[in-house]
Amino acid sequence: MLRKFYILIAGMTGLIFSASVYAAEKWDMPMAYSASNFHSQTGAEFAQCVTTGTGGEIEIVTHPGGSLFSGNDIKRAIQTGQVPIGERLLSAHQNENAVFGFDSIPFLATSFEDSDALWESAEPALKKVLADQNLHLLYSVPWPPQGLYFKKEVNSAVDVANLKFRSYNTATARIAELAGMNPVQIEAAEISQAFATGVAESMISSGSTGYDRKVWESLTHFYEVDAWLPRNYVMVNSGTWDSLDMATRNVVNGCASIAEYAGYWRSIHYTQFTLGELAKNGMFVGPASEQLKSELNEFGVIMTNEWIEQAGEEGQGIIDRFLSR
Ligand code: PCA
Repeated sequence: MLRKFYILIAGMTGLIFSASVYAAEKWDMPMAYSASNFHSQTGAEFAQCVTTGTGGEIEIVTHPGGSLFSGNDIKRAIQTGQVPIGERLLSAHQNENAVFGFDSIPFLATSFEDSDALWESAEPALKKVLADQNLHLLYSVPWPPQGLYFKKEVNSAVDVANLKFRSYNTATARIAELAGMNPVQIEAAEISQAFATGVAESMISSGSTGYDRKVWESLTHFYEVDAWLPRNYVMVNSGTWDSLDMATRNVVNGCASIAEYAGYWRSIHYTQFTLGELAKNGMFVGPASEQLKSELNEFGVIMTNEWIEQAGEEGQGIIDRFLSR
């Protein structure tokens, strides 16, 4: 009985396999962060889920660490159909459309729960912007809360004047300017080298990125200011999406929901784990001084107003929906 079952399964696998030989499509999926990063792991599971779920009809192959396209080129590569799918930190494209920066407004949403609520408020507007750019959103996962990294003790903005500050989007560059630092935009994949060679000497990011890039080799202090939780987004080229039949779309959507859920919980778990690892490797990990916190809050008010001005009614709507939830 059992043997028959095995033969049946083997036969079915053969069928699926032979069907896939003709129909199989390989989707290269560029990702910007290291293979060990939790977003990349979630992406790899998503890829496997789609490959298995479509019986190999679509085989997704992830390329983490900016190995296929660097972070800054991933969105354009998907838009123009150079690759069908990829993952990107959309706030890095806030200069194209202010809506992309809704997740990097200082001190608007500082916990995972609030980040989730803010995402619900912003999702329809973001999807519209993406659709206009030939992109279809599949899922989105937040990074852990953002804190400040330095190579010395810092108690106020006076202590940071003129530091070279590694930025990853408009908001991070603006915070640097407001604090009198000099921003330099560098992808996460490049930061270990940037810190080692002195191109940068401070940044705002999560414990997760500090851990992935072993920043304790160059930096000494992490202040948990919980400024915001930026998000990564997995997107498909709209033409590619439209060409899929309903059954295939259902599989991809199912895998995307699982990835969004798994990624969210991983991010929560990673927050304490990675901060613990920074401390274990000799870094100071703790809250910022009251003075620094109040200065950051002032920058936050300025930046919130600037964002609303840039994002107009659409932006105001996102904030109003979030605040009245
Ligand atoms: N890590 C990414 C974006 C946000 C984060 O926590 C980075 O530093 O590039």
